[in-house]
Amino acid sequence: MKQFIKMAALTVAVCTSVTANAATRWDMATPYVDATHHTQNIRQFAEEVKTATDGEFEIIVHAGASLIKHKEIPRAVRTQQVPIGEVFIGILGNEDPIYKLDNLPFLATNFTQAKKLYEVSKSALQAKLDKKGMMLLYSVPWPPQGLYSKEPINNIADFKGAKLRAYSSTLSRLAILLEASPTTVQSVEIPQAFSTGIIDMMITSPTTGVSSQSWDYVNNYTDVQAWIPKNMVIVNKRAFKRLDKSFQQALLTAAATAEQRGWEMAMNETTSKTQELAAKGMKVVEPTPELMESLKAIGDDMAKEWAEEAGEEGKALLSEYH
Ligand code: PCA
Repeated sequence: MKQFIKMAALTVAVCTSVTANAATRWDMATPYVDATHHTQNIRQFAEEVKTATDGEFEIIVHAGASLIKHKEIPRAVRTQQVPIGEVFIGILGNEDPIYKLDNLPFLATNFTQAKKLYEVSKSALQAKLDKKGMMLLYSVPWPPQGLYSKEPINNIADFKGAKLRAYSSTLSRLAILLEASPTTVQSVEIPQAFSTGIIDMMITSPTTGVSSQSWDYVNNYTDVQAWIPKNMVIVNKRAFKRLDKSFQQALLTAAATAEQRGWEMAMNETTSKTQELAAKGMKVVEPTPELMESLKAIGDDMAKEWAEEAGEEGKALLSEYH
């Protein structure tokens, strides 16, 4: 019922924006809570759009999956249930292999590499979205992904039988190769999943480790820096085309600024949130060489699997990256 009322209110807002002369109000659905740089960045982006249009174009940010569940955001934007939204790229992995590239372990493990991978894959990403009637506005990374566990992880045998949280099909695949069992859990549900025993391990950023208060459930953070996944902010193409030209420009300008700011925020979070994990009592450790070697070997296998699945386009993309 609550959801229905929200959606009814939303429909009114969208209709108003079409009939009114200038003033436009867009609802934006995002998956992550305010305590993440992505959401903070989006709020600033919305503020800049508003300022640039003298308050005429307003984007109302509904964070933390409060308006639409994460998994449903891509479809909501495609069908114009909302004109704009944010999603984790990897969550679309089952739709097209291009979205899986973003979560491949040990392909891009520092921000320079992540930027390169983004540049190399951007036009393919844009083309896929375009086919579905959407546009890529900008994309921002998370800090590198590390390992949260109750017991120390010294080699891959320690993953055997673990109940590993998964947030994408690629991460589920990794869990299976590690002989762990993957369970899909959205970031807002991490605390509950740990406390009810659905998961006992996860691979995510220090950002999410802090926002989910991981120290309440696990003691060890192994800084494996396995990959640097990204979120993307997407817009419905028709909704964009209907915008006043000056609003379109304001949106694109604010998006370019947000992208740059977001990458810087992610880099800063890598240090500050890792420190916060330690300050909260987590044992922050470097991985053993043995663990890294085995994980990287699995990463290589997964890249090969991916290239097979993604075909010629995928192979060309990977070789351009390398
Ligand atoms: N946090 C998000 C996605 C990647 C990350 O670092 C999550 O854990 O769901």
